[in-house]
Amino acid sequence: MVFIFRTLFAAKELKKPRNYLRSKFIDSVRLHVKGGTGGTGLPKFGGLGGQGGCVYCVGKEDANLRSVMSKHRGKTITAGHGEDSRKTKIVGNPGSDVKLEVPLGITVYRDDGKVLGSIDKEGETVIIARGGPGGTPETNFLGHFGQVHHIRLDLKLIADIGLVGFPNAGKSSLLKAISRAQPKIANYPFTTIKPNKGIIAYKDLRQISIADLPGLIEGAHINVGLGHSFLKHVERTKILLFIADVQGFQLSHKHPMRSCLETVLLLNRELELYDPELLQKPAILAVNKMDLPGTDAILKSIKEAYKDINSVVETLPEDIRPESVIAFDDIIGISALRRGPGIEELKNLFRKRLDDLADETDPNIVHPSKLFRQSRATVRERGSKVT
Ligand SMILES: Nc1nc2c(ncn2[C@@H]2O[C@H](COP(=O)(O)OP(=O)(O)OP(=O)(O)O)[C@@H](O)[C@H]2O)c(=O)[nH]1
Ligand SMILES: [Mg+2]
Repeated sequence: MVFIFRTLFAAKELKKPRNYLRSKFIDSVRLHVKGGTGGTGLPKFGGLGGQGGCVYCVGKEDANLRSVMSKHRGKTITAGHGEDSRKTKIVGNPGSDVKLEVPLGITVYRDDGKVLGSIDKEGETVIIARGGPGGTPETNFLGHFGQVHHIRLDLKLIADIGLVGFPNAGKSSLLKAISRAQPKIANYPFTTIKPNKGIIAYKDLRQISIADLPGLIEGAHINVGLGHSFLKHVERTKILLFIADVQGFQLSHKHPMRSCLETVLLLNRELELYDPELLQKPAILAVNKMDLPGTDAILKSIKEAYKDINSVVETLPEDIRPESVIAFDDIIGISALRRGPGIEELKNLFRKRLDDLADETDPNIVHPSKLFRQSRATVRERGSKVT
């Protein structure tokens, strides 16, 4: 008897989907939506039918796409129909609206690819299916059908800082060191499989958001590793933070060993292949695991290399060479694990760079970093500015 129970229990355990399939993060959902039909008018008394209800999305900070999906999967979301005009109520009541609460950072696409709108702020709304108008003398007192659409809600995280790096570089460790987030950290590649967001809180109550992404590896553009589709989540971040393991990276003994500098250039290449526009964002390079012995020389050599990075890039084999090289605003050494002095420095850098960026977007201020970025193409030719 005990044996049978154990076997059944084991079978049940085996059936559990693996962790990544049970992950809570969903960044795209398809829905079928239908506006309410307008009510019928009453010709005898010139009565007007009620307008059909609309289906619309409203932004909510703590909403998530998983709950939208689990609530509406496989169903048509239909708004209420407009009331018919009656002898006792000449103008029919409008149909009830359906409100979908969605997270911030959503873009709503129609099936034909048309963008219906986007939601970036709490309370912002986008109508996704309008209700049909009620019957009037012009329409022969017949109500109209509401709009029917297949729509897609696409989420791109909105964060100030986006973390990019090879697996195991210490992205999640850094997120943990500077925010209250509790990401999973482990000594094997692809520990993080979905983006995480954390908030860095400063003493003066300022808050900066930071998004940790799964690791990228060379060949991500041809879907090696986890691919690079999740890079869409850095499209809307203001600053890119590259994290590189000072010891370099090797996926397995079958793969080539890449030095720290090579991993940075390979990341540069993957970002470029995903969207060259990403290279225009302000970027900081953090070389991690500086607590390990003999790493100062490596950091120094990387800073040296970035003084004339183009000549370094020319020596690389063509399959790992980026077309254009990111000019990092800063290159610093950190230890995410030990929370050493580099971490405080990095936190201050985030503030400084975000303030610079805010000034840059202000047309009344001529900021030195604005001039720097404007002349970025030339800076690249000459090599990077290293602090
Ligand atoms: N010595 C040392 N080890 C570190 C440091 N930061 C992270 N590690 C270790 O590196 C390993 C990987 O850390 P993670 O934070 O999971 O790395 P990740 O970049 O998030 O990795 P993926 O999620 O797989 O992309 C863990 O064993 C960490 O303990 C550091 O500053 N020094
Ligand atoms: Mg991670």
